Amino acid sequence: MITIYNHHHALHHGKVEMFRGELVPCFEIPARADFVLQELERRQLGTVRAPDDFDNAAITRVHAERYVDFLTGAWHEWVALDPANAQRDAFPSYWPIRTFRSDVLPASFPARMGLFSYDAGSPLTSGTWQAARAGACCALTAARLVSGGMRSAFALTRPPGHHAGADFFGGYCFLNNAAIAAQSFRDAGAARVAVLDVDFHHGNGTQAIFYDRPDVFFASLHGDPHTEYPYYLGYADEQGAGAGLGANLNLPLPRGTDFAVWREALALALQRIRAFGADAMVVSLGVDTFAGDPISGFQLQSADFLQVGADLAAAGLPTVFVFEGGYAVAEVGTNTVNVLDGFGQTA
Ligand code: OKP
Ligand code: ZN
Repeated sequence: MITIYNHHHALHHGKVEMFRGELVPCFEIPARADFVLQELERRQLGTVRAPDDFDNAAITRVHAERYVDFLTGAWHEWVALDPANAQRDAFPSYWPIRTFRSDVLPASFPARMGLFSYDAGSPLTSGTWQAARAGACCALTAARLVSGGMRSAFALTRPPGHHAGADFFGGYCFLNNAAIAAQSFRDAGAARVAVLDVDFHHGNGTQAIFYDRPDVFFASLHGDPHTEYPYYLGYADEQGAGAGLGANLNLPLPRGTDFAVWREALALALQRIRAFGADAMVVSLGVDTFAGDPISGFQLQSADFLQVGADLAAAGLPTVFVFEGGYAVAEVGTNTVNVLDGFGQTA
């Protein structure tokens, strides 16, 4: 399978994230993508190339313009608050929760940072915008290749994307690469696109972006939000709204879920995607379902990921894989490449 690799991913390099009243070392680190690339090369799993460049118009098909403007200048504004900030990751401190206004764009940078985010676990760093933008270009390049007739492609990038909404960051995510790829399929003429999210965490951003749309089906297998991040979305009764009613499927699973149970949920999701009549599929490929993941709670073993890939291939759809989570750094290469290998496609 061809891999579109974000050579600029390490420009996003958070030092710390806020966790239960403490700043702790980031889980979402550059080594994650490096290990996946290393494993791809070790196993000779197809060519690796750089993305094409796309202008922001392809990004604003999914994201709000004022959000993209915010991200573009955010690091500069952070440092302008205090030159010492150059040495610190940027975090929000205020959020416009219920009863506050979100239509007004405050002049204050910290106020805008809160307007455009939903947690304090997602450090913004000097190169976050450059890395995220290049990542979106990887997703767009992969979608363009597959729209053009290639069976599949893998966008290998970080930071991940599936928690990012049309106008907010959070959950380590800034631009929603999977949503951008799905929209790109639509814009290239696919009538119906499915996004299948197999990351341990619910893809709240992707769901929100497509929630009222009948043309993009969103299906997600994830830890039950009653106990797992992102807590406030991802419940089974969320089935889409308006014209999009019926085009959203959440399959929350309890902490401790093993591969046999997880695989049944995958089969159900794929069955619904088939019934939807998707012309193409985007897979939000997180491997934090791995038993050894430090922040997640499922029990998949490394060998199971080969079967995941084979099950996805059996859907028979042109497929773009987009890298999301997976924090057991020593195994993230094996687990991710196992899915692609199991998918078993020759370029
Ligand atoms: C991103 B992706 C860990 C707290 C959890 C957010 C998790 C985001 C996961 N200290 N913080 O879906 O893999
Ligand atoms: Zn995750």
